[in-house]
Amino acid sequence: MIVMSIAGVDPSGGAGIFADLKTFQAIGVYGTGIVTALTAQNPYKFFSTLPVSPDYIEEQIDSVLDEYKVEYIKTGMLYSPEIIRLVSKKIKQYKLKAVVDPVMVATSGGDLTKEDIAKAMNKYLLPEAILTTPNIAEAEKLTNLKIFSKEDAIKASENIICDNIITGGHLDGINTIRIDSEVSIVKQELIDTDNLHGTGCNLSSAIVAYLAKNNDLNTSIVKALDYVYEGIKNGNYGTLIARI
Ligand code: PXL
Repeated sequence: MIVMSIAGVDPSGGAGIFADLKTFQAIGVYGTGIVTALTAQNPYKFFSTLPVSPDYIEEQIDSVLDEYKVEYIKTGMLYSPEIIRLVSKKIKQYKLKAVVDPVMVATSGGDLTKEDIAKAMNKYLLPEAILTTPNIAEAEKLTNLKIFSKEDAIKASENIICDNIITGGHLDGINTIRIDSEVSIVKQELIDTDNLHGTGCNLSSAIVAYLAKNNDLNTSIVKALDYVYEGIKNGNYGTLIARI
């Protein structure tokens, strides 16, 4: 089973495409990686971003898919509306099943997008996705709704234009899942830690890995939530892993 991440590089390894590849490996699928941008950052501080041109992103995708049969992909940091359009085109061209992590702002406050890209996500990418995995802030941007409660999250989930999970790290651990117009809630205990850098990246790549291993969408989401939860509990993310 070969999967693909189309995402940015976090050189400190907790988030971005390096994290995706580690998660693919941990769950037992072969990961390929298309780089959309380099960043200079660590879990505490974000320095700068150097995007890759859409043409060169296209060349990377074609070079891999020319040889490898890939069914499931995830997208992470896409940086600009131009890159979003290109990725949307490639998803259609290769009939890829895409889990979209609508990355907009880094936890560290870094520059992961050039401008407000929620509009481009809604217009070009989400209509082609099998699932999107926003956190509360990203779900608010995608829907123009404010989320303060479980009811607000359900309403936002129903307003996102594809199947989705709105992650509940900033809503008392309440994860809101909508698959085929059916909403369900998976509540997780919150763990008292600040080592959360990259948890969103790892969640979407774990979902893709479980899908590639023939789990259905709901099972893949639930297993991925558990995978990330165990990772947080064991201090696998961000700063703690860097101390090993
Ligand atoms: O978690 C969002 C994210 C995605 N991609 C890259 C990142 C981050 C967060 O820091 O650095 C490259």
